[in-house]
Amino acid sequence: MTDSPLRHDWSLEEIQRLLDQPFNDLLFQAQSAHRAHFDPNAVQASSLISIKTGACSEDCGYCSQSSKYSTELEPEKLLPVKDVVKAANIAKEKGASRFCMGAAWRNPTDKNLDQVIEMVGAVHDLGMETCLTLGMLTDEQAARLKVAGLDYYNHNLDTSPEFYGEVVTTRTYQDRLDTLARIRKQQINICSGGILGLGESRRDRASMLQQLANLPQHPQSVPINMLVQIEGTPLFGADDLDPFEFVRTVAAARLIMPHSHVRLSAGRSNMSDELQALCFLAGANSIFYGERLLTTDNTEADEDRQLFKRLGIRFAETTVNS
Ligand code: SAM
Ligand code: DTB
Ligand code: SF4
Repeated sequence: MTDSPLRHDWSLEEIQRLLDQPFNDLLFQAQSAHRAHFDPNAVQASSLISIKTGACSEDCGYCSQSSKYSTELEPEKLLPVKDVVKAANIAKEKGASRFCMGAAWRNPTDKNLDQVIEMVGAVHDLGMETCLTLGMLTDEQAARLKVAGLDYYNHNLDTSPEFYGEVVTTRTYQDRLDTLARIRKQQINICSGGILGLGESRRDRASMLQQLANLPQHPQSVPINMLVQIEGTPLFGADDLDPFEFVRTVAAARLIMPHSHVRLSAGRSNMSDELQALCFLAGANSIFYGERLLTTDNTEADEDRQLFKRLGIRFAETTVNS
């Protein structure tokens, strides 16, 4: 397969045409693109920790941590650095190459950031890649994170610009794009993707992918989450998405962002082994690994290791030099 230059000019119709193809044609193309750029049998593993839980002022309709909804979640203050390092050590021993620290903030204060920067340094010193997801950032905050040596910042677009207002009203799509621009300006690697199963249409999924692929640089990591339904949130009880639509979206992400790590993200614990294997065939080459996501359970690490063994998949080494 010849390697064409990365494109940032995808039209919505082009992406829709990719998604509309017969499933086997789409998967064949995606697996071919995957093999042109990656070892098809290596999957990168990131582990997550919630460093500050709940009581968030945003109203994201899927989230257990929004203060607007009454969920069963117990809010927790910012964790001490030593607890975070302990969890990172355990994740590293189990094979994770990246440690992602998430906080339920609309945006961090500068004082919050002082403490988080200590965490970044301590996790980096363990030899792991670091990732943060803290909400919106100012230019100054993004610059501080660069100086601190942060490898990745996660900030998801979540869905299409057209559907966004149905899911979140306390910030705009443009707010998300602005934070991504600030992170990019500092040359911090970007992790940005979305959630499927929010009640969006295939056109919305195409439109979200278009937004991601037409950014000035493709995000280095693209997490594709399946909604984890949380009792008490507006999206609890949403119709389940056809799992093949999930696989199609992974495949289209692989095709239009061929150098990016596409992450099979939240929702794996409700997926069969066969569905996960199809996602790897469609070009997913990263997972969230470890018993917990942020506030909900993930697939057990032992189960993942067994599945990888059955599929002949290896854990990938780090993806950046830091
Ligand atoms: N507060 C920050 C923010 O919103 O950017 C960082 C943490 S937030 C929990 C990180 C991402 O997790 C969200 O953007 C969303 O894509 C994903 N997420 C949250 N709740 C989810 C759920 N119930 N199911 C699937 N993905 C979810
Ligand atoms: C992402 O795209 N998914 C992760 C991570 N980035 C921060 C979070 C998933 C959260 C799932 C629901 C929960 O555990 O609260
Ligand atoms: Fe807050 Fe992030 Fe949850 Fe939205 S997704 S409510 S910003 S923690």
